[in-house]
Amino acid sequence: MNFDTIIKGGTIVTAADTFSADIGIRDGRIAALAESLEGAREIIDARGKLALPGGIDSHVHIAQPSGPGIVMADDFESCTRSAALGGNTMVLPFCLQETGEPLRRTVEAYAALAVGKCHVDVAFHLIIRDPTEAVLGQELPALVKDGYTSFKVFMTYDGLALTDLQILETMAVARETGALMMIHAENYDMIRFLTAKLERQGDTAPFFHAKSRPIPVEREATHRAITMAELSDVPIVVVHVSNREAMEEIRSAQRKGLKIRAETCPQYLVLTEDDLKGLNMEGAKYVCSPPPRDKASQAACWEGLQSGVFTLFSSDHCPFRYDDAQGKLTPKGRTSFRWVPNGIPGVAARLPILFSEGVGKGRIDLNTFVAVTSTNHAKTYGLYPRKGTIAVGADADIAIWDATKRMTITNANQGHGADYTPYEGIEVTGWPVLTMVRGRTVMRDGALVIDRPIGQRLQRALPAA
Ligand code: DUC
Ligand code: ZN
Ligand code: ZN
Repeated sequence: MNFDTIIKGGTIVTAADTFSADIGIRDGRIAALAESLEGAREIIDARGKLALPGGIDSHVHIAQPSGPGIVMADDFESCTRSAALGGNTMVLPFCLQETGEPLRRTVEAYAALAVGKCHVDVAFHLIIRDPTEAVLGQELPALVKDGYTSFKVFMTYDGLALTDLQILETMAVARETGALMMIHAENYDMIRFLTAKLERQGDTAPFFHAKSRPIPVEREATHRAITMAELSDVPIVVVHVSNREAMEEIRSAQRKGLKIRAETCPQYLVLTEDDLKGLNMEGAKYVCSPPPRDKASQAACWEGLQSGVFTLFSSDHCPFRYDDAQGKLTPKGRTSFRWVPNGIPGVAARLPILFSEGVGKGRIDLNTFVAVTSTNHAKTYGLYPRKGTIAVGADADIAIWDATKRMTITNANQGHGADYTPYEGIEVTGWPVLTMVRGRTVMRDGALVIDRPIGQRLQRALPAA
């Protein structure tokens, strides 16, 4: 036998090319691409289907502490199951540092939660919450050397927001080590001011979450983050960009030659703030930050993807159960939107939504789809060319898609731990029918087909930027 598996007759799509070929897989890696291959224990018939690099979702949250009495809906098993159902072969979750906690202890805690639980491969980013001298001077540089080569900082949230000085000090470590910084760009004081005002007026329903952080809140912080990156001479990733004004800040920085990368997410393409208006507490299902905006903002996010301002399309999967006192219906959430857990599930919905709304409706081509959902994630975060492409030598991380399959997104086909999806009822054309991780088929026709989780935890090289 030449190969363990041959995927026969599919149309292969990479970020650069579209071509017909057989894929020969040996020892978990792609060993050959040729017009016709023979000799394998297993043949997968992909005639009439697309063979794409497995999706890499570089922005998911798993099992993160989210405040007193609140529990995230996914552990590593359920999030990575959902990821596999949605055509992903890798996710990048966060290790959230607790205040006062040595970073090494943070990563060990998350690694322990992940071990033996993952259906797709996993690599961690860090979230720096407490940038003490020891963290910045020793702990963070040591972890970067060990393959934790990206970290996120927040400009908002009680107990999470860094001051501008702390951000600059953290950027200096990124400059020194070559690690890549991801920034949550919203102006903390503007949100605090508006939240207090809305609460005084009695405007406490979930809808007012959107009103507490309008577009200028994001635009100003985006501008400030970019300016600090310029001063520090470091590349950054502005995560979860939701609107034109922030997008234009990024575009103008990129035109100046600054290495500003940016990400958008499905909620900014297909949801609007009107979704937060649901009766009773239904709007809580859509509470995330930045909030979904309006149709014009959706158009701007499409433009960002089409023009290359946004090179990353991630889910920002951050799931909480809805009908649960430890989730969206926490009793305190009825007193004010400020207590509603912030985040929505989306790791399984990300690819079908972009495929259908983007490729299917002619907004982006297939190669761009692959770039923004897989290849660019691998390149940005130090995983390329092992991950993110279909090439000889790369891991056999492959999703086979039926581009004509019509499906309705519904909670039952998401496979996550939440009891709802904010994308319920969205009709899509194009669906992943098989997910293969390092040569092992983990999902077929919407079900996991493996007796135990085979995902591995990977360390990463320094990002290309
Ligand atoms: N930021 C995220 O990236 N995810 C969930 C909540 C948030 O504010
Ligand atoms: Zn964020
Ligand atoms: Zn996030």
